[in-house]
Order: sequence, then structure tokens, then C-alpha cells
Amino acid sequence: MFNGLADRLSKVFDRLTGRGIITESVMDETAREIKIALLEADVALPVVKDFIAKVKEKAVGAEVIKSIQPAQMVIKIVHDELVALLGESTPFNWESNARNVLLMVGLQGSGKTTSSAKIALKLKKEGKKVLLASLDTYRPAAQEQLADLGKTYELDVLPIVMGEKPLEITKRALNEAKLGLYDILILDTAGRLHIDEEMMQEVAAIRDLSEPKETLLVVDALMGQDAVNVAREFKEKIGITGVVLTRIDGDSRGGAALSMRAVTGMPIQFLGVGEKADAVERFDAKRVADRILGMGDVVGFVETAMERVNQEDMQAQAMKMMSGNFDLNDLLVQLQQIDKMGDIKGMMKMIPGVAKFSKQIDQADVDNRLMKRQAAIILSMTPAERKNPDIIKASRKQRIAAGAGVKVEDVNKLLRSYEQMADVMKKLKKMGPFGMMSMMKKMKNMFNGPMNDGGFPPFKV
Ligand SMILES: Nc1nc2c(ncn2[C@@H]2O[C@H](COP(=O)(O)OP(=O)(O)O)[C@@H](O)[C@H]2O)c(=O)[nH]1
Ligand SMILES: [Mg+2]
Repeated sequence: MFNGLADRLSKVFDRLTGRGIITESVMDETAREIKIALLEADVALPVVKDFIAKVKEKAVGAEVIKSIQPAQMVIKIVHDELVALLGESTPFNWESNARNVLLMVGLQGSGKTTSSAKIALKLKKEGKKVLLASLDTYRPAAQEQLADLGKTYELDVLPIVMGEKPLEITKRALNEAKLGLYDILILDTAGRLHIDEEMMQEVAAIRDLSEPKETLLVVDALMGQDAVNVAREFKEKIGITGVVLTRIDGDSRGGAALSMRAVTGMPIQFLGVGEKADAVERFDAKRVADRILGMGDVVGFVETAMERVNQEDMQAQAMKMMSGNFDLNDLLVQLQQIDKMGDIKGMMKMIPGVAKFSKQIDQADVDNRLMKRQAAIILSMTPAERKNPDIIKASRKQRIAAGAGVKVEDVNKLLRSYEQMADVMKKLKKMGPFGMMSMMKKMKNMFNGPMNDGGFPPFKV
């Protein structure tokens, strides 16, 4: 899901990344573009308006930390607002040593039976004793469908008694759950193609008889805004405690997920991400927001960067790199900064515009430990050598290698890498927002082949 929205937002942020200070008119334009992206994703208009107003308010009021790109700050604001909009799921409040009923409701074909089995499997893995019962006496073979799922995934399912009515099955299931000391009884109800009075009355009767702890509405994400309308009606007529959004794996535009909490006030509890019984996720607003922004953990990056790295230093470094005066001292600082940040791959994915290449980054096989070895070599050099690597000839190389505990060959490799890197840095300025990525590709090629014995230097291919 969310692909269309992720693409659009990524374009909006790409345009923003090239700019320095974000003026109010740039922010207005950005807000307008985000608005269009959300509307095209089928998010309800009042929800969009409210969202945009909040983003603008925060962006104007935000104290943009001087060494972090303003664009990233805007992305962080949008991210945080998305998390707030999506809303967190709420933990189930099961009573211990009691028979807790989970009632599954929704339209026909929304995924109730599949979701019942998925949730049963999840709860069972968490150590709960779970009984499933199908109350769908309308659709042929509906009860068998649940029985089959039970067999496949080793879940307990109430045996079928032909001719029983839904309320009779409910009574038997409640009894069986009590006798069998089950923690949770999941009741899988029958749906209709559309909301009709008869179905609502039946579900209400089942609810009154079974007194559920949780009532989950199962809705198909592909329905978009209609899913939200269905949820609103079920909430009014039946009372639901949460929503299961299915077919997230399909190409829905995301409107249902984004509008659900704001319109209905109901938390999304689970996402159905496929047909198999393990294709379910507990809803995590932050993860979904990350996915929508398609750029890895931007918030994490900004926070980590602020915590660990001296921002002034980094900016000075960046300026120096751009100006083309890149010596071994700078390389050393770079290595140490990157080392401080932890996982390099993770860091690269957080750079706006670069996240799209996360597959390539994974393949680049970057290793932090090797950074430390390179740093050790530079640390064995005299200040004069670091400033002017040209003076490093044979005898100096031997001394440096001995000092760092490596071979002369390794010193040569580092020097060669540095020369190529310095060259790339000079060109970096011309590369635009994708400079980092292009640089990385060049580095990958640079360190290809025979240079890569014993894991040195840090980029393996
Ligand atoms: N791709 C995908 N298919 C799903 C998902 N959930 C359910 N389905 C499929 O949707 C169809 C209807 O599901 P079912 O559980 O029988 O719906 P019910 O009528 O509400 O009980 C089945 O073919 C399921 O395999 C999901 O999250 N992703
Ligand atoms: Mg069913």
C-alpha cells in the first residue's frame, strides 16, 4: 500500500532538500503539495485540512537547529504528525483466569475468518489458550473454512453441529470455552455484502449474549474511504473497540489507514498483510509513518545525529569537503564521525533521497570495524604527513604501517583510496542531492577487486 503516497511525498521532500533556509512561502508551497498527495491517497478532506494546519503551525514555530538541514526538520514534523494521525494501537485488556471473548465483525469477504485465525495464532504464540468458533451459518462452507484453518495451523475450533443457529452456537462456544479453561474465545461472525438491519440485529444479539471484552471490526483497506464509513456505522450500531485493516499487501492508496483513527476514534489494532495465517502485524503507527515517508528512520537519524555528533564540526567538515581542500585529517574526522553514528548503512538510508536506494546500500556491504583500522593508520602519521600526504614515501610508509599494526600495502591502499576520494569530494558539489549516493557508488567501484583482501578498506563489493 502507500506506494503512491510515498512516491509523491518523496518528490516533495526532494525539492525541499536542495534549499537552505525554508521561508514561509516555500513552506506554503510544500504544504500544498503534501495536501494534494494526501487527497490523492484518498484521505478524508477534513482529516487532510487538519493535518496540514498542524504541520504548518509546527514548521513555523519549529526552532530549526542550525546544523541540521531544515528539510529534514520538516520531514520530522510531517512524520510526527503522521504518527499522531495514525494513532497507536491499544493493548488488549484480557482478564486473567477468565474466559475473554473477542468478537469479530464486518462485511462479507472483508477477511474476518482469515483474521480470526491470524489473531488466534498470534495469541497462542503469546501463550494464551484460544478457542475459535464460526457463527457463519449463511455462507456455504463458511464453518468448514475456519475448521480447515484450525487443522492447518493447529488451532482449537469448536466442532460443527449442522443446523445450529448463530445464537445456539454462541452458547455452546461459551460453555466449551469455560469447560476447557480457555483464556480467549474468538467468535467469527457472518457478514453481508452491505450493512443491513438484519445483520446488525444478529450481531447485536451475539454481542449481548457473549459480552465481548474486545470487538474488532475487520475492514478491507482496498475500500478506501468506504472502509471508514463502514467503521463509523459499526461503531454507532454495535460498538467496536478496534479495527483490523486487511489487504494492506494490495495496492490500496492508504486512505483508510490514514483516516480511520481521526474519523472514527477507533484504534487500528492489526494489519492483514497477506492470505497466510502469519501474514498479520500488530499496528505500529511509527512503522507505518516510516513506510509512508519511504526514507527509513529519519526521526531516529535526527535524534542520533544530535546526540552523538558535534554538529558544528560536521558542518565545517562538509564545507571543507565541498571546497576541495580535503586532507587526511578530514578523512580521519569523517571516519570517526561515521563510527560514532553506528551503523553506516542505516545512516545512509536516513538521508532524504538516498532511501530509495536502500537495496543498493544493503548490497554495498559496508563494515564499521574496517573504519577503525583505517583511522589507526592515519593516527600513526605525523601532522605534516596528514596535511600533505605527498611526502609519505617508502620509509615513512614502513613506520606508519608498524605503528598501526598493518602491512605497508595497507598504507598504500589507504593513500590510493584517499586520492580517489579527494577527487570525488571535489566533484561532490556538482552532484546535487544525490551526491552522497553517487559518491558511494564511486567508492564501491574504487574499492573493487584485489583491494579487498582481508576486509580492507571498508567498502567490499
Ligand atoms: N491478500 C490478502 N488477502 C486476504 C487478507 N485477509 C483476507 N484475505 C483473503 O480474502 C478472502 C476473504 O477472506 P475471509 O476471511 O474469508 O473473509 P470473511 O468473509 O470476512 O470471513 C480470502 O480469500 C482471504 O484469503 C489480507 O490481509 N491480504
Ligand atoms: Mg468468514
